Amino acid sequence: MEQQDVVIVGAGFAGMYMLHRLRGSGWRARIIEAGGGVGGTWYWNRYPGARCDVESMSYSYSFSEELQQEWTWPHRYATQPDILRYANHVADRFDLRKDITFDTRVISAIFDDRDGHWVVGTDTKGGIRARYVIMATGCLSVPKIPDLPGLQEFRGRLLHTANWPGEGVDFSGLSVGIVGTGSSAIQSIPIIAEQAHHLTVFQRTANFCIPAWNAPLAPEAEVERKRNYGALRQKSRNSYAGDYADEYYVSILGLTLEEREAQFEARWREGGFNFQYAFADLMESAEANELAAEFVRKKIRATVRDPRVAELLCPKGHPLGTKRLCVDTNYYETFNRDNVSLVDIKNDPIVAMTPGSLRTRSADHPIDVLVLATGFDAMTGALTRIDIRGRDGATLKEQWCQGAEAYLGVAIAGFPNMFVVTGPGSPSVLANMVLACEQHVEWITDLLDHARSKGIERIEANPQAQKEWARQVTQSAARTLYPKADSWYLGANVPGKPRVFMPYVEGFNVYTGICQKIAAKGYEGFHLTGAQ
Ligand code: N01
Repeated sequence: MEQQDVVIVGAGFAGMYMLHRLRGSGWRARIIEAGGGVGGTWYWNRYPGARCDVESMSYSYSFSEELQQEWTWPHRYATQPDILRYANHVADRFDLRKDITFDTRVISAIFDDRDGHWVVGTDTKGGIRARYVIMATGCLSVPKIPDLPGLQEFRGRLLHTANWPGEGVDFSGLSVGIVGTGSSAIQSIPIIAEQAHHLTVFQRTANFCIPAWNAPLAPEAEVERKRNYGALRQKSRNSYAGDYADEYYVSILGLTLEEREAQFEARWREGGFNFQYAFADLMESAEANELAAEFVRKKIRATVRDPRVAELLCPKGHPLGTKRLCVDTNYYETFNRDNVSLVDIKNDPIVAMTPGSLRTRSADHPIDVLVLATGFDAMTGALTRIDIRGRDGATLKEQWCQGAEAYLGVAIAGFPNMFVVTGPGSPSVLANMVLACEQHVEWITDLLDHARSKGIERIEANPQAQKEWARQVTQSAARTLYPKADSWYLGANVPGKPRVFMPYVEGFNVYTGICQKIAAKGYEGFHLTGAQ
């Protein structure tokens, strides 16, 4: 059986850097990757319009000064093909491919309690033994297929945004239906609408969108940022969201009406996520949040010509930001096109799929192609679908059946020598994911190096420390408005999934500080033991 020091599952941004970092520390490591190439989420999510919604000069690796200086991002927010090109460049530049097994899915990971090793099983080759397993499986990597009545009857083309054909899809002359209005739909709808004969959007919950104002990156801006890259990265690491955008923390309720409108307008003009992160009370006060929400609704009403459609697009029933904010380009404008219609499936639910249509209670909508933009089994799905068995043979799926708990979002009691990059209980999806991955990768590598230097062979989260961390994660979220929406942050989008708020909301900076303190105290909250 192949033997490694470390098996890494997944060759996305987390897995690639994990491999590079471990190699640098003298560990023998191999990545097992289900896809045919590197890039993780950016390998699979090739739907039209896919691009990042954190600025690319920020949403990119910071670990190599040479890399960040030599790479040029053409736009403020890079497209999926550009991000995938970047991931491939990184793989080549750091010679990662020779230690990556592609087109191979990890199906099991079984801990051998006798000698403290893992045996990792795959669908194409024999097992691999390793002392450590690192799950770099991504927070949003298991697409959710909704249980639409009669879906198997549909004879047209069925697509999911998160599993898009590499060769693309030509929608010319076709009637297209799209289910879902989250970030993936919001990015793809304007592009599909330009091509399709007709596009019908089936909306269950309207979402808040802030404009991206995407544009080519001005060469002077790039030069300036590159000159200050070190300082910008430092600023990002010390920030709530892991980004270098200014965080103003103005209190909405402390402003006069005129000041408030001016602030909202300024953030709207700036575009992107800072509309949410710029205000101190936006995620804490329902009253403050409603003022911001109404500002966005006014923008929607001013953009969409048909007042009935505009009203349907106005989000109601959940505070702004409690479902992940969407960052759009021409989303609302698209509903002014003659070839686009909006169907409110909350009040007019889908009752059947037929061979050539999607039928709601009140009408039959002929479609040739159905696009599911229905999201993911987030943060835990990629882990629970692997048969992971820890000490005493307990499965992770069983352990998490009442809700996912992981110490610092990194390690799980009962599963020694296994680590998760950006797992439940870490800031991950509320922060700049690339920097969040880097922070975990570096922290895990330091922990492994520490163990090796002390003759430690088993690292396991202490159950009490894990419970206490989970309590803090839940308590922090409960102080905010976040739990007020049926969001994927809570697992609410997957029928039967326990409702536990998974991301850590206190901020990337606060979290990083806690991790540093824990390491400085000799990895408090972990059992570290030598050879048994
Ligand atoms: O998925 P979502 P996504 N019947 O879960 C609807 C990241 N991302 O792929 O809200 C009818 O947000 C569902 O309706 P409802 C980002 O973190 C980033 O768009 O449950 N509708 C919702 O409208 C994002 O948050 C980028 O009522 C059903 C939609 O489908 C995350 O990925 C780009 C349904 C799902 O929205 C997920 O985004 C894209 C059903 N049975 C994604 N089931 C960037 O820009 C679900 N829906 C970086």
